[in-house]
Amino acid sequence: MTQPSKPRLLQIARLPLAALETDLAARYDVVCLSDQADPVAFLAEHGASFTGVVTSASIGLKGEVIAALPRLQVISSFGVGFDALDIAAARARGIPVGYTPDVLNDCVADMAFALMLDVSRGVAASDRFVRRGEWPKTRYAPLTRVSGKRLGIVGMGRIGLAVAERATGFRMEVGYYNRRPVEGSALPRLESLLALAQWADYLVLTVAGGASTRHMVNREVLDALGPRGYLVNVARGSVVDEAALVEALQHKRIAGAGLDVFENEPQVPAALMALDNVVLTPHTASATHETRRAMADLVLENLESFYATGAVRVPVPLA
Ligand code: 8YV
Repeated sequence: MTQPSKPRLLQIARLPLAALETDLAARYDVVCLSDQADPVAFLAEHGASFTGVVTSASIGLKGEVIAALPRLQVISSFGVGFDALDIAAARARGIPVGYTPDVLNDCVADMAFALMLDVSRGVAASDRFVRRGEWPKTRYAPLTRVSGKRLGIVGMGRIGLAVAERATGFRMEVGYYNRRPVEGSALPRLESLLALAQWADYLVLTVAGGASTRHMVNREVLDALGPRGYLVNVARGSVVDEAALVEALQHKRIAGAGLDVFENEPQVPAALMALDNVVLTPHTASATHETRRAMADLVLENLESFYATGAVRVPVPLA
């Protein structure tokens, strides 16, 4: 008896976890688009053979690729953000999109605190000081206390709530700004982003990326945060006007920034690298073995569920 053939999946580019690629290859007939010498010609010739797509929040999925896959039935994405995926194009064709929320909340919130603590207490900067051999020559100047300060969270979704939860141990006062008040939350919602920035010592961004939040943290917001305030971004680079941020940091109009995401990843402005009151991480907030494995499992479950039942397990919500 002939075996039913495995569904054919188009993987848009190399995935952040090699083990996921191995698992996918064991279950599906997978081809990686970015490995093709001429991806456009490849799609024109083979596009009709794929029923599934695998991608990630960072890689995304362009509408023109969706258009080149006439038999596409399902999309499974590694990550919680879907600002780089053409969701409208998928919806227009009724193609379900699976993604991986929740499993990364803890690690992203941990990273927000790591950046907040580091930029305030100078962990990375003083590590550089010790390694440069400066300790025997001079003292490291005192920095800023985190405990007991005001934490302003922009975007009170699942990750924002996990950040707020962690603030308890630091006896921080928490406020947030969100388009809609969060039901059942006793935390105060400030009336505007500007008001939150004015109030907060730390402005932590956990809001979704995309057109509606692009550059919402602009010069005015940074000035409201002020020379004693810190910005922490574990959301998307697009949320911050990076040129305005560089200028605010250079002129000490804000105290410092902890950044995991950038406008033009993986490019980081040289001006940011030159500053000691900035901590930079390469979009690794979810990058722990445990969380990346859980995300990979959800990518697999979404596909498995779709091919068994016609529905992904965790779909991107309808607007
Ligand atoms: C990952 C992310 O780094 O989930 C997201 O939206 O940005 C991160 O968790 C990303 O999915 C890797 O591509």
